[in-house]
Amino acid sequence: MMDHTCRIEASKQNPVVQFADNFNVAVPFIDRHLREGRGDKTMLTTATGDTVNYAQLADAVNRCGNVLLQSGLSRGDRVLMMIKDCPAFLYVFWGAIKAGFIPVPINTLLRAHDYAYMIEDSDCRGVIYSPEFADDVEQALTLVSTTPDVVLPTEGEAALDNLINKASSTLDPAPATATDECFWLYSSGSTGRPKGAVHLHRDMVITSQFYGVETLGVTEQDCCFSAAKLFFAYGLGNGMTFPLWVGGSAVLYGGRPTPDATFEVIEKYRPSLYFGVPTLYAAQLQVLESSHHDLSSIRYCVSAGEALPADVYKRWKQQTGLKILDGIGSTEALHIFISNRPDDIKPGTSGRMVHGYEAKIIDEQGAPVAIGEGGRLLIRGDSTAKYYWNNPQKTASTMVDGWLDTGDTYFEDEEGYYHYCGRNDDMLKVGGIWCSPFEIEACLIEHPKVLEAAIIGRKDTNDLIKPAAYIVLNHPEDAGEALQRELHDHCRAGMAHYKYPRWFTFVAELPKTATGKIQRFKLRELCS
Ligand code: 3UK
Repeated sequence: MMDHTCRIEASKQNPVVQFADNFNVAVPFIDRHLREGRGDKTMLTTATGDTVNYAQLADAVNRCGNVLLQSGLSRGDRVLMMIKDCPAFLYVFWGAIKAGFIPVPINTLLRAHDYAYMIEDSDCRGVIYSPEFADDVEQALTLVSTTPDVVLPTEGEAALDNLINKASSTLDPAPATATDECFWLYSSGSTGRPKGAVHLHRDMVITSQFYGVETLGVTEQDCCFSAAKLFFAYGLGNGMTFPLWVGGSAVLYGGRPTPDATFEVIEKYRPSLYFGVPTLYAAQLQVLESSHHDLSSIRYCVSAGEALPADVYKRWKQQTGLKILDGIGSTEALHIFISNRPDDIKPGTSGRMVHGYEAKIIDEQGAPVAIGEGGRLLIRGDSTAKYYWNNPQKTASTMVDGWLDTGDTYFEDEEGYYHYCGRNDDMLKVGGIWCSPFEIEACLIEHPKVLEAAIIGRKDTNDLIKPAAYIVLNHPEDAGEALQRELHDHCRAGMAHYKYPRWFTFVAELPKTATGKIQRFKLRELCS
């Protein structure tokens, strides 16, 4: 095989991708399109109407790679990206990969102390950020012990865009193999410390081919719009790697994906595939009750991040005529590994296995459970992260003999559909995004009137999980609506905006183990 190419073996039973010995994944995703005659085709459209074609994309990727090379970074150095959904995200991500560096897209909803943790943990040498996040990034840089060598805003004075304009537009791909380290994504853990999942050059090929092409049916004619941002593994596939893999196009929206904003983007840019999370579909349904929106460009909608309630699926179908394909994926697996398909949907389930992945559901002893019985879901496939950076214990407990422990309880029914039953830990998914109960509790405890706090998930009227707080006060007589509002504001100010508790209950004490650990499962039992 020629350098940097790969071949998909047609066998449906046991699909495999063969990679050339020398394989830098930037070549098939970016450069290949010029050889295949797509130079003039629009790849990106932004919500302000700017477009980038494949030739411009390849040019900017090379220039950005050269900017990083010239700043003295060495092979394998990490470059943290706090970048909104915009063309610069692609330039930095692919420029870094092509030049031999490791891009690390970061959740831009996080705050300074989260960024500081990731800058230190990753030992990164570069930080590139959108001006919108300057305050938190700059504050983070004051909290870290060593400042990265390259700190650049994407726009503005002495910014990346100017350096890109001045850099050379030719760049040879750095030598790499399909199983070399390529990029990282941080995943939140129940202790609140995010873990860097290390992904390889082959991983995006596997997800694009097995989920994107073979499960979802993405084609060169498709225009993808992901309300979930590119910094999530989910958004990264939806809005970038899948369209790039097939030579299609994407619409990027850099703002907050509210129901109104996403409808506006859909009506204006007419995407053919739309990717959301259950909380957003539920909020969009509410808007559709009182206003009409033209969704006629869309072929299918996709949902992931948390379970899509069957009721939301049905109401969306009724209201819009469109199917939502629910699938479960993870940062560690990179994208969806169990999914419903356009012609094969069982509402309320995550669907069936995606080709290229295997699953096993095991009991407490590690033995496989019978069909219909719940257990711990483990999966295996060629897109799973190799290990967690700096965290051998977590790696050893999560990644065993090539199997990835998802942390989820599932059962498989007789027809091969997988049913989600909940998490094995206390972690919550809120609007598809991880929330650690510990972090919210820590924030509440900072409030002078709070003695102790416990957070559990509670279903809202759409059957979607949101944080609920149980609070022991220093002075029980302070309890009341005024204090609830005060605690609400305190949480909104101190953490990423989606993490605040939606309900506050004042209690005399919290259920605890003999060693003083909060028993969240007991609270969950009390509330169910
Ligand atoms: C939960 C779901 C039920 C589940 C993701 C698509 O969500 C993604 O990655 P994360 O690392 O979280 C993974 C965890 O989220 N989950 C995700 N999807 C579903 N639970 N039904 C679903 N459809 O607990 C899983 O372990 O944030 C989703 C593609 C790429 C992703 N990274």
